[in-house]
Amino acid sequence: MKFVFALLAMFAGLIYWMLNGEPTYVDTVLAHMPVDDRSEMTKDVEKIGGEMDYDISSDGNGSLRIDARERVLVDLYRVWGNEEDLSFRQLVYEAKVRTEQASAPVFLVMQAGLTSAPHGMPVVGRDKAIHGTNDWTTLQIWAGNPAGTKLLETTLQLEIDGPGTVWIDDVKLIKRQTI
Ligand SMILES: [Ca+2]
Repeated sequence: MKFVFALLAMFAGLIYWMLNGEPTYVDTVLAHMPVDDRSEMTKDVEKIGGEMDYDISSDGNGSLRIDARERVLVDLYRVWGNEEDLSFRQLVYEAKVRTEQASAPVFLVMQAGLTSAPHGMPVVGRDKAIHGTNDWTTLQIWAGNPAGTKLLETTLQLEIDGPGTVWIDDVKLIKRQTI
């Protein structure tokens, strides 16, 4: 029965999209890291020389600045998903990113811990990458989930593919329902 409702919801979403030209979302924020200090970040951030920048941020309360000298993939946050039910929902990782003279693509990556992939399913946002010099830009990556999927520990990462300066702020893990 749930499956029938899900099919109906998807069909209604499609009709809505056709009439309105763009999909609408209902978002539930599962975790919000404002990046105002380093308290919740992994030790990886320290290892690659990431530092808080209180002069440049998207929210006025500080951001994380990384001066990359080579390609880095840094673990920013590990989030326990509390076995949240993701049936027919997207898992979205969103962050605001700013770059200065990034010589190579900069993008979000997550190791989505799901009951279907307990050791992490890689979701790589290479197609949403930015490079060069950019003011604050919202980057998002997402994965859809079949019925019965529950959220386990998920690692939110940032990949910087070459030398350059990158700031990251306002990190969110979201459960998204498309209507
Ligand atoms: Ca901040």
